[in-house]
Amino acid sequence: LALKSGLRHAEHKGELRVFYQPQVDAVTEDIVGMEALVRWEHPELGFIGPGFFIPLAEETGLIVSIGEWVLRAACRHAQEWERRFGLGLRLGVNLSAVQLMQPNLLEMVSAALDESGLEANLLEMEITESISIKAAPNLVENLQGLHRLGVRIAIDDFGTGAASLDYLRKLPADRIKIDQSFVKNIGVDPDDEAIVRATIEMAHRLKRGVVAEGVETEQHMEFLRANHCDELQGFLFCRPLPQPVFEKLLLERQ
Ligand code: G
Ligand code: G
Ligand code: MN
Ligand code: NA
Repeated sequence: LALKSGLRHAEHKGELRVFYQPQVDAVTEDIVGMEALVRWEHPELGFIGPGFFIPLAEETGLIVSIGEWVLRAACRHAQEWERRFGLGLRLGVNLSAVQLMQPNLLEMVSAALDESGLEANLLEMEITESISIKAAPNLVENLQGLHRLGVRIAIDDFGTGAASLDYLRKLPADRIKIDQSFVKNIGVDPDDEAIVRATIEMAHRLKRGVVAEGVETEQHMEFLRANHCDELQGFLFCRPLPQPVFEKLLLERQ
């Protein structure tokens, strides 16, 4: 209960932070983008992860304003890095199901782009597969609207929801992100290896890009590279970093 009211004030008290995790080209290992991941820096408890407070935020409806705050902050940071380094890095931002059903989602995203000056095609919204298409009336319209703005769409946690293939068929997705539960089993479970391989091939046949998440070992990387996965994200390359630390990383890579 205390956490709920704490979360309600976290945004206004400046306790939310955006961390960034690099996404690298599978062949060159160059940084080509980053995923924005929110953290709550609680005055007494320290950093609280989104796995814990995002469900709370969804339940209370706070996710709408928290999600908007994350998007605006991340667009500002990405545009600042673009201005300074000119690397054309793509910014991935997670969208919750609750946000996707908001009638004013497009206005909100447009405003974040206008206010930051970030090019629309550098922004990629990640939508999780656990959202049911049927249960979300504005979903397809909202995603098509985002596409018209020039924003890219990625299907997150691919393979874990009930609707993978239906999603690919009905939603205007540019990329899919293979869920880390499959990547973790590379070198362990031949069935999961087969699923990863088939997912990459299917994505490419559908002219979609593929990112693998949760890449932790050289063996994961070699397998994904050999099977033509486009981009990789995971602890092998980098953990999610606070904004100033990520910025330093970009400076060093120049
Ligand atoms: O960073 P971490 O691995 O702890 O993230 C846990 C979960 O929280 C992931 O599923 C991630 O997609 C989700 N998450 C992180 N940041 C955001 C955000 O800004 N908005 C939403 N809706 N989910 C987020
Ligand atoms: O659901 P989503 O893909 O948005 O979640 C991303 C989450 O995965 C983040 O919370 C991030 O901290 C976590 N993550 C990123 N890389 C790795 C990794 O290599 N291994 C594990 N176990 N988690 C990771
Ligand atoms: Mn994600
Ligand atoms: Na994921």
